[in-house]
Amino acid sequence: PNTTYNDDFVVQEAKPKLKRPPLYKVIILNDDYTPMEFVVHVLEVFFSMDRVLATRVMLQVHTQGKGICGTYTREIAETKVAQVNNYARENKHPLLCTMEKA
Ligand code: TYC
Repeated sequence: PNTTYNDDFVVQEAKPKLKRPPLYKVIILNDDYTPMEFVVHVLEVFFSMDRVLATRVMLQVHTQGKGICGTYTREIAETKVAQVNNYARENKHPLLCTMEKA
């Protein structure tokens, strides 16, 4: 916003440019082999869900094909996806995690 004084000069005030960062949904995908208990464990450890919520989300993924684990800024979402995929690989499960713009 500009402030004008007497037609003599204009002060260009700094615009408070505070755009919110774009958000990304972290998604887990269903597969036929990852044990249900492992998925619940992943949701508890990486997404801070309690057992009741983690079980509900896991079952939703199991029946619907995919589910939202949480919504984060890009770098946080990327980190969650990498952590979950690495952890699944380490444990020899095919569980896949991905992200999409919210
Ligand atoms: N479909 C798996 C099973 O029957 C369980 C599962 C749930 C796997 C959610 C992945 O994201 C997933 N053992």
